[in-house]
Amino acid sequence: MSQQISWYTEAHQASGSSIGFRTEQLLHAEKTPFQTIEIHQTTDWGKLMVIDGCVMLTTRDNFLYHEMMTHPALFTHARAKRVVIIGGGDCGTLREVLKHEEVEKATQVEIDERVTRLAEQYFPELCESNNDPRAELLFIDGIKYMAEAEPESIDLVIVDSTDPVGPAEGLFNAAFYASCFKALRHGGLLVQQSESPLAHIELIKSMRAAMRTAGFSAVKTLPFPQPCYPTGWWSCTMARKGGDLSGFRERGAISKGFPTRYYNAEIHKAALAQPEFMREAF
Ligand code: AG3
Repeated sequence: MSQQISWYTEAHQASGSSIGFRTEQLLHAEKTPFQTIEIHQTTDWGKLMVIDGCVMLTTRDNFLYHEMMTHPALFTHARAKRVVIIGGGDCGTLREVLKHEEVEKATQVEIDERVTRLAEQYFPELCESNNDPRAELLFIDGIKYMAEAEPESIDLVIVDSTDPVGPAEGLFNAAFYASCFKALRHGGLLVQQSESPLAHIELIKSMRAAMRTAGFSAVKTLPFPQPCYPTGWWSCTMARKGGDLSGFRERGAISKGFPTRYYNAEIHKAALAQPEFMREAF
């Protein structure tokens, strides 16, 4: 395929801005039954995966997102034994979850098997835990999976999805959150990627309201940097079934016993601090 310097740019209508990467080769492009997936070789950010024109991840900065989608929740829960990831086909979230030895089983429910197969080929470092005996990889509809899950059987549900359009649209409403609520044990947590606080505050507000409607007793939105996504600043929103979200297992986070590149106890505390405009919005 073509080998010439060009720029891959995601223009973001909602914020009137764009993010671009200098690329040297289109390594792969395909249309699956669900979406269009491209893999580019960039000059400075490693490999870049794009789905339906939206940047999903780069080799260089995906650790920020994957660590913040997992460790704050896992260090909030007393002992998450059973974890379900909805989406997350690149397997980066699964890898972080399995760093926790208290996790006995982690199921990744990705609708599009091609995302995972391409991640295995182009992002093998994210897939290094796929053969862990605690890992289960399913390629089915996550909405249906959660609707049919056994009640009170899961400790943590992580929704690692694309934007709320196309296949992921049904993952951002009260009906889906109600399925998650039912499937969670008491004290269980739901974490969902919740777009940019700078560009999508109305969406975040509606997600938070829908989580409360579904029965969750506490909701928190944690912002973190993510250079490859629109505005460069992203968030996850965490909801708890019973109990609150004011503290976390700080001692556990300090002596976590596995490597991270962004997450630590201080970062966790910082992410719980709410900027003024977010406080006002929520
Ligand atoms: N996370 C994708 C978040 C959405 C990005 N949006 C955008 N670029 N418009 C899923 C991939 C990481 N596991």
